[in-house]
Amino acid sequence: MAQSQVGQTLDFQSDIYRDAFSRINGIVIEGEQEAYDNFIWLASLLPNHAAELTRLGKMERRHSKSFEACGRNLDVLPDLEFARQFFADLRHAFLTAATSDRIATCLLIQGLVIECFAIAAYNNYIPVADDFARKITEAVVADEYLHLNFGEVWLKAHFVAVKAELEEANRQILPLIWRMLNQVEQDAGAIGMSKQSLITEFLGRYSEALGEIGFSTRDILRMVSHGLTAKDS
Ligand code: PL3
Ligand code: FE2
Ligand code: FE2
Repeated sequence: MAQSQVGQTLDFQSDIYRDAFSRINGIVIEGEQEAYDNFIWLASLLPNHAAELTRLGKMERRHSKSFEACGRNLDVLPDLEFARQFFADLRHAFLTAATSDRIATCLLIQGLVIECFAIAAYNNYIPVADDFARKITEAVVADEYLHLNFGEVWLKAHFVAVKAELEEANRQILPLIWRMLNQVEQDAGAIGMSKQSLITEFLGRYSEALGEIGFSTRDILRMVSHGLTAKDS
């Protein structure tokens, strides 16, 4: 038993917890696996950084294995079919960009948006996780900051050339993230996380990343709320 962010008592053995966890656990296992695929794609698009990107990709594969262990520890089977559906639009957007050499779009999707989403999710999960999953998630989130940093550094170095492409990619991708958050809201609530604090942390991290690569405060304010409606926040 543990106390959640939203005030309820969490029973890791209850049917409600385990049912929600099967989808959340599926999402993180599949999300980490797709992050691995994305880094391998990026390694082929950026041959000068191939060794580094492959190294980051392998970290994602380890994250996926670590989250599998979290499911096993609670004797929960991850719902991977649900998870593939959950990521389908984002995956499609990444693959379309990768096959048309839109490197900045790929980096925005994997290097900024997905990493900020993961950091927000994991930091919100840590205080409400079971002891086993907490230790694992703490180690995982430390790696995600490195992944976010790779995207920031490359995009900052190419900012003038990629600014317009990033604005376009942002317009395309953020609505998908709000839809995904809405879709996970109930299950996240059942394991003790609040959607509002997920959104707040995601927006903070993503705004900071956009500022780091060169966008002005004005640009950022316009970009980060794209597609976010009153019912979402
Ligand atoms: C990047 O390294 C991996 C991307 C994984 C994406 C995870 C997004 C998770 C959103 C679901 C919120 C619940 C989180 C619970 C954490 C175990
Ligand atoms: Fe990861
Ligand atoms: Fe990552």
